[in-house]
Amino acid sequence: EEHSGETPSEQSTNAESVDDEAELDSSDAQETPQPRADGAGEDGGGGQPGTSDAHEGELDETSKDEQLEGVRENPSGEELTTDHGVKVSDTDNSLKAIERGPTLMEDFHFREKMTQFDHESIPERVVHARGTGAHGYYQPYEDPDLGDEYDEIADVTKAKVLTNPDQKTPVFTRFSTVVGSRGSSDTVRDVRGFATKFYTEDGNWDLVGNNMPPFFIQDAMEFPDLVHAIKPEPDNAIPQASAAHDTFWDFASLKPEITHMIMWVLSGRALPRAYRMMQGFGVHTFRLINDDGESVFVKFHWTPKLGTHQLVWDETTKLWGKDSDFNRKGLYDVIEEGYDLEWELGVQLFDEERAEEFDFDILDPTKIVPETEVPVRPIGKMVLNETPDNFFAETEQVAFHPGNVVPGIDFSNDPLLQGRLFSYQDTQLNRFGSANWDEIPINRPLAERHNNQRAGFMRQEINEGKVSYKPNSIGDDDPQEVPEEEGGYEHYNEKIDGKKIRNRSESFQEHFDQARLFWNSMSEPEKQNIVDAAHFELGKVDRMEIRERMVYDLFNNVDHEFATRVAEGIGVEPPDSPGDEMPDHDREDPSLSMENRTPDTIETRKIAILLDDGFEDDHVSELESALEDEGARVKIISKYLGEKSGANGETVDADQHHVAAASVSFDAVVVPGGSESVDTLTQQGDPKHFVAEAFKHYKPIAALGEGTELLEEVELPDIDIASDGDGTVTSEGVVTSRDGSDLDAFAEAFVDAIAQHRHWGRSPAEVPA
Ligand code: HDE
Repeated sequence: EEHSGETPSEQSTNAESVDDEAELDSSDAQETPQPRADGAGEDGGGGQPGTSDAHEGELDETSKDEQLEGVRENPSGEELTTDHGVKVSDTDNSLKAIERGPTLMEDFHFREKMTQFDHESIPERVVHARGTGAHGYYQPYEDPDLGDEYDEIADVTKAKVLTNPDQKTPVFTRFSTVVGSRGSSDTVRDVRGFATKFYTEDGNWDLVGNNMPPFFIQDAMEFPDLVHAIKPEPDNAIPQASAAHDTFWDFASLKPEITHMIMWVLSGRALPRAYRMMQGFGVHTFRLINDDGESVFVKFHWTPKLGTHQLVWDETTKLWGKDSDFNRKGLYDVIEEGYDLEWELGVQLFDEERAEEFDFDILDPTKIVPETEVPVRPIGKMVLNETPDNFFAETEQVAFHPGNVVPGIDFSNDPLLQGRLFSYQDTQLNRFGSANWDEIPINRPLAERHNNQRAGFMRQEINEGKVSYKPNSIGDDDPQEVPEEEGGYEHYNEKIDGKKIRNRSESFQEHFDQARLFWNSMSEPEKQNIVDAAHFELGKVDRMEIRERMVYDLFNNVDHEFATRVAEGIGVEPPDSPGDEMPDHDREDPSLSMENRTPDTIETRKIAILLDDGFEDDHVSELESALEDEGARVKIISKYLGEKSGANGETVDADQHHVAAASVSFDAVVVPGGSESVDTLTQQGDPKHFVAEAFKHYKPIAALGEGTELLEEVELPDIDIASDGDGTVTSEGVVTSRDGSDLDAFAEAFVDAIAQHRHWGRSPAEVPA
């Protein structure tokens, strides 16, 4: 289990290597774990602890961890020193001229401590500022099924990271919101970033994607405008982390190409339940290249093993206050609790001829390749299983760049991708103030690096020798270029023939077909979510002409009924007939609906048990074990923290009390029996509110024995609650058993209800929570 198993004192640390003064000699200086020049030294080890390089074939899941081990610092059992290694006798009092006099300039410890503090902040990312990350690995499947057209993955790409099933390549993945600043809330309506750095033996590959497959715009030139429009308005910096204001919808209403993406952003996809329950997409069409230099187009898909799930809007707004790190903490907690989080990497493969047949342009990033056209073929899995040791060093300083590709993976001419190939390198210069950001430990490749790029702020590598140019005779002309056959990167030899031009291709001009496909593919509750979201977002827009343009020019060209439903909520006169550009099709793609992405698992779901003294002992112990056996996480919630006694003498500790716990932080709730416990609960507002709110958010609810009385008090509309002799009754995700005699059947029904995640058949409109 990598470094997590070690206690801090067991880790080899910076301090330890220079600890023993008696042994310090000039050669020890080498052993201080500087971020090092990978591959320096003929022995490949470079003589530095814990920083061994990867060599061909040797890379495994722990390689990055071992490399990072060389720069980890651990204070456990150590003495306080200055940055320059001088031991410090007092870090609380500055040096003063006399006891109550002014501070002296010569106090080097004060100056150093304060200077470092003054310079702690670096610019936040201009987009995707707020995020969280985790380490793990990627491993290709043995013989993935690529359908009839392609036999083996090696036929389509020579990228070893994608083809060698014996190789686990270390990865670091960062998830993010896009619009909000670093301190904003997690559960805002927004796209999520899903960026993965693969430390492959052939160099770093960054797959910098999102949790939605299309994008807002078609050309990188428009990106600054898009971001300016959606970010807080420039005069007053309001609102934070939200598209719901005039400038964004002004821009959107004038850019019909945005329509498809707007449908996704208004849907539950923009409110992910958890980063671990989110799909990821490379968005652009990329190329895969095989050993013969042949190319096939590819779209990358990440599919979470835990299903793709959403929150509901009311829940997200409550989470802003009650649990504003909900998504970041969720990822951290489950990994710390020992869960391995898994995503399958899938590819859609199609050649030039196939690409020509589509009625959209595969270079247009506002389009997807529907899975009804080209199925997604799983080719491997990613497992995230380690949290970072230090947020700043790893998650903040990780720097992605779509231009980081390895042999076997190449770009397409998607004009959005082409522009990104410039932007990411450039933005890192702004964040780090130096071209040496690639030397920061989290960004360093495991593959060896040798070139004549030199110097700059904060250079870490000590490049040996006289030569920093090519050609040279003094150094045997090293480092040597590598022919393509031996692994040198060669760009795809695409034939280009035509005129330089600044325009938008004719093939990029259709904007509504796939927006309609998305709408058609939603279930009715998902459609209602989209309409409600439009009511909120456009309801926050002051200018009527913007709301009208959204309805008449965009939504009415997607679907007339949709436009009408939106118009009704925002004071816009509903359009009397469909828009002129509304596509005439009823096509659906089932893979677009999250309701079809609900695997039968409750792993990592968080379940609340509400109880107080006098609870029915069996109910609690049986439920706990039944839920935990299925991989769920169970928390006991009561009015106060501390020990609670069951009716038959067993005791449990409350994990959370009502002042801190909120139903919005849980996936499901259950009320066990025990007359004394339930009497106490029914006299309090919090447990009733908990249940009512869970109901309002379509969450599974269960009650056993007297616990059913609490549900009756809450008055859940149109729900059947079990009476004596009924056994277990399930009604729209509400599972009850009055006699509580068949605990197994009850637990099974509850587990099934949790697996479904949300129960959209309810009508919770009148529930006051
Ligand atoms: Fe980004 N994007 N982006 N983007 N993007 C950045 O790079 C940019 C786009 C994405 O966790 C920035 O290091 C342009 C699409 C993610 O560190 C910046 C365009 C997709 C992350 C930048 C796009 C993304 C970024 C800001 C249009 C999905 C966070 C900080 C041409 C495929 C990575 C940084 C992380 C970050 C530019 C569009 C995903 C400014 C110019 C499309 C996940 O370089």
